[in-house]
Amino acid sequence: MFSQAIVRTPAPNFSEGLTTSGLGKPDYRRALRQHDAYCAALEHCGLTVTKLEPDGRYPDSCFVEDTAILTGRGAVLTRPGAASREGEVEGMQSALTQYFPSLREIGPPGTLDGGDVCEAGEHSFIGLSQRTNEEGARQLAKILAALGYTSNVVDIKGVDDILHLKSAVAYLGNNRLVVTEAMAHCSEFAGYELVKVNSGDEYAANSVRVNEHVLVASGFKSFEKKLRQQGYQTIALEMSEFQKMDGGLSCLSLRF
Ligand code: CIR
Repeated sequence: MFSQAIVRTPAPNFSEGLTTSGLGKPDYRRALRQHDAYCAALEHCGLTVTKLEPDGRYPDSCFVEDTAILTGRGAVLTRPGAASREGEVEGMQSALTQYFPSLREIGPPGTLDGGDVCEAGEHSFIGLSQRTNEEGARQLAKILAALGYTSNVVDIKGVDDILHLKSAVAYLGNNRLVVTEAMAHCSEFAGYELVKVNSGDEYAANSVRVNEHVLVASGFKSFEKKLRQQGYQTIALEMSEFQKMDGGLSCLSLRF
């Protein structure tokens, strides 16, 4: 069960962040409204939400998930793979120290984005991507092993149109993974029950299990229906402005 979440309100220059989506410029006011609704949903799931101040030095800084890996036995500060995002970690460090007195960290030449780490109970999948390199993955695996967790690497560099592993994979609990078609055949996921998102609905894969609920992006009715049929209570959230910046539901918070 999660009891806390940390988010960072988007800064006014949010639209100057990194993106490959080609979906146009996000509307700042609408992004703030969507962010507020996201925070309210986390509260509805029982979480206390800490909202960090907007940080205009880093237009991508609302995507807090990329700056840290939080586990039940310790936290790890990442070293984001995009140079423009490296400085975001420092702000997260000060927010996390009260909850995690000893923070481990990924060091150079390793790079790792939190979006590439999919925790599935005692096991984590670590995506190798344009942002997370082998050294970053190796360092994280070592830290996780010292904390008593297993992990393995999933290479997504050849998978089209996904920024991070969690753009295409989510863990629902109970040995169940949400996956896109492109990821469904990964040998690493054998032994898990796979909930597939339809082709064309890939953005829906980045769903987030939060206690008794699953947060899903709005507009993917058949995926939401599938989850409900499996017994999940879903909360659909508008994400259009974050999608324009290659962001999804998971990346807007750190949950613990
Ligand atoms: C970036 O390219 O880094 C941001 N515009 C989006 C980061 C999204 N993060 C995530 O999916 N974990």
